[in-house]
Amino acid sequence: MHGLLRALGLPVVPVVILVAGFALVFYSPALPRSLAGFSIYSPHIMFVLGIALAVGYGRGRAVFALLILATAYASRQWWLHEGIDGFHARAVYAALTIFVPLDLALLSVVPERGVLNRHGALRFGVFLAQIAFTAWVFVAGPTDLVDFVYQKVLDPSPFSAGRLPQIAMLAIALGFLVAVIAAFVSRSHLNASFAGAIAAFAVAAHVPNAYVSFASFIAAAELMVAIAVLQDTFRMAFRDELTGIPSRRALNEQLAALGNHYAIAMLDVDHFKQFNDTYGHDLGDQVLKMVAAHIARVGGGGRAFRYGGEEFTVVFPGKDADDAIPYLEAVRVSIESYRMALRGADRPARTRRAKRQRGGWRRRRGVSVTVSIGVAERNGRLDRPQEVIEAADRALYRAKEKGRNRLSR
Ligand code: GH3
Ligand code: MG
Ligand code: MG
Repeated sequence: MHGLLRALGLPVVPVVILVAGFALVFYSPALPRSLAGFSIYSPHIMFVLGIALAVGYGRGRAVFALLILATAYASRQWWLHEGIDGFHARAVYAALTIFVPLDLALLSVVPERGVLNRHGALRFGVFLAQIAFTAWVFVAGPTDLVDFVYQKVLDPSPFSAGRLPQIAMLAIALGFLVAVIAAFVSRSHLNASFAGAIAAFAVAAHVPNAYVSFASFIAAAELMVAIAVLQDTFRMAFRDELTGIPSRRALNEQLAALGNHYAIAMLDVDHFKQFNDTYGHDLGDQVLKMVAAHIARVGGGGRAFRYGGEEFTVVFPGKDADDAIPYLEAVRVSIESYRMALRGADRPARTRRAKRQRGGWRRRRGVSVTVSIGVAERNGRLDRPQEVIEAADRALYRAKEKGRNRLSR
């Protein structure tokens, strides 16, 4: 549920900015004179803002996206301000409308690797190669190549109207789709902003002659990227990298915000050191992700956090321990009965130790783990969240003593 909500949150900022862009450009009266400069300078302002954030937080992919959008804007200013009828303008327009969406889509699928290193140099090389190719077309004037790009393959009206080359329409549609998928797969706001930037660029490209509209939609695309840098950074600070659930930092804020009626549970994976020794650290990580996903689905208004290592915390605001126990039991049972498939390289050698463990967490077809749970609630004796956590930890210790895979309070 939380995962779904988080996924639905991805497109919010790009959509709001796009809608605001339409409202500003097409429906509002002209800006007051004192603000007239804003529409002209907005791409520059958003570019500087975005670059400052992207460089400040070391987001190389955002730096490149902003560079591409700024190049598109500059190219329009230099070569398209008088329309797209001459050979040179046609060549630049085709190059922009094909390269920009494909580049943004490409950025959405490559990993973050910074700028000032050989990966950044390679990426910058790809960018320069596109400029060099366009410059060559510009100078050498291969009319047939440009005509080829503009030829119309499909003729129903939406594809024959307008000035976008059909190859560019394809690049925009494909690029948008790739970036959207990348955003949902990686849960990355930056990728969602790339999809939004492709959409905004498509609107701008549709009106290359309309200066204010073009500038506004390029600025909108840059603003999406800038905000996404902040959103992803916030997410990194408050979410655990491995499991994707809220981190210790988020727990501390939650604890500070609690009233005086709540329960807290501590969960710890049983014999996890042995599990790592037998199956390796990588499969151990897979198991932690699985366990975290089960804990995050806890009902009863419980909020799950990774406390650290193989320990998790669930906070139940406004609940007694008695209220929380059935939900925690459900989590324990769901983890106990989950079988994780062993695939390919993950499959361990048939070591003596693995054999010895048969019937433990190693069952037929796949592996499984169990968790022990300690729960405590706030009361007269346990007044502060830290004390309740310590009591839950002592209860957890008792659950381990009694044989593990159980809940204690
Ligand atoms: P117990 O049933 O008493 O909890 O035994 P245990 O082995 O789980 O307890 P212990 O706290 O000694 O071991 C915790 C182990 O968890 C140590 C470490 O190898 C493993 N661990 C902690 N964090 C990670 C992680 O991020 N990934 C992996 N793969 N293992 C981790
Ligand atoms: Mg532990
Ligand atoms: Mg443990």
